Amino acid sequence: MTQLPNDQRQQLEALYDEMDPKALTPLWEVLHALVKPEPKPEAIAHGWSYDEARDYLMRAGDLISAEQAERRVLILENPGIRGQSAITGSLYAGLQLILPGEIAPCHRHSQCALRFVMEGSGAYTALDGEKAVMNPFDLVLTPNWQWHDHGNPSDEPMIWLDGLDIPTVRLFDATFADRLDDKVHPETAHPGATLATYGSNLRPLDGSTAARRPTQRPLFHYPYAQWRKALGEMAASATLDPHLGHALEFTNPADGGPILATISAHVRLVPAGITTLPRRATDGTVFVVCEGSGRARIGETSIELAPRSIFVVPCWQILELEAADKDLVLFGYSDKASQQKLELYQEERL
Ligand code: 1HN
Repeated sequence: MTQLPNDQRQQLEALYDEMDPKALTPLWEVLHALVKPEPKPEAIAHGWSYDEARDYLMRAGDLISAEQAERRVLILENPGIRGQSAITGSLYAGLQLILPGEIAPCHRHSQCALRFVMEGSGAYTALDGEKAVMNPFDLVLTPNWQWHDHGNPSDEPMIWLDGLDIPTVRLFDATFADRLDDKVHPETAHPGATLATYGSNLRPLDGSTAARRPTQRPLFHYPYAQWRKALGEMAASATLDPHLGHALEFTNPADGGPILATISAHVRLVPAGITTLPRRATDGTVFVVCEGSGRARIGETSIELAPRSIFVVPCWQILELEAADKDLVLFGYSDKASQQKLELYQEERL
């Protein structure tokens, strides 16, 4: 709004004061804060040391059980938006610990979730009664409204990164949740049955009585062994994308679309010694370092990367990734799935 003469401003302020109790307020005082020429997220670029977070999580493990907590998770809160259980404006991230012998009881909700395994082998998420037994850097999904419980029959702690669309669902208020009376869902299939089928580009023959998974979103386990092999093959044969490195997106085999209704995920490999060219996109992204070390430059912020570092790149911040003396392998998830549905997504290569 343009600068106004004092007497006009005074009369306007008096008018605002009168209308305020009636829940009315002038647009022209806030228009420029609402409609900005380009994204100005409140979330900031930030990195977490896995070892440091792990230490606090293990101490929490001494003090509260998974069952008492329902989910024993430390939330990774973006320092720019503390108190909102959010890592970006639209996404949530947390580190969840399941100790040997523990069970996190069965529930379902409107929010959808992914798990990306940070350490441990042999614990599982059961989705509608089918276990996905997990290994480091596996990706496991919990699409919305599907029953899920977690358990750890192994003899080592299991820690994974939870990625959820909590702030997105909160925006719409459209949230429901339900708990199963029993702690765990009755088993409905052998562990890995869905992966063996849909993960091999197969599905039960149309109309088959064996069809059990939702047809639109059947697959929920993307093992490290599979995606790492594919990424390695790509790195060995494809031309390097100078802005992304070698990058592969996880897809829903039913339609080729993103893995969840609101969340997209991908992996990328930046070859040793390479720095990617600057790029920005509207989907604020949470990254996990799987292999290698180096640096992420995000606008003015520089974050040192080591295996299992977690960092967040907010909406429209310029990212450059520098791989040190080994290939840098990253997992990332974002709200690109939501933004593409809402026709908001944009990216720019600089
Ligand atoms: C949830 O259901 C899980 O199932 C983890 O493991 C984190 C954060 C907020 C709301 C629901 C889980 C969650 C959550």
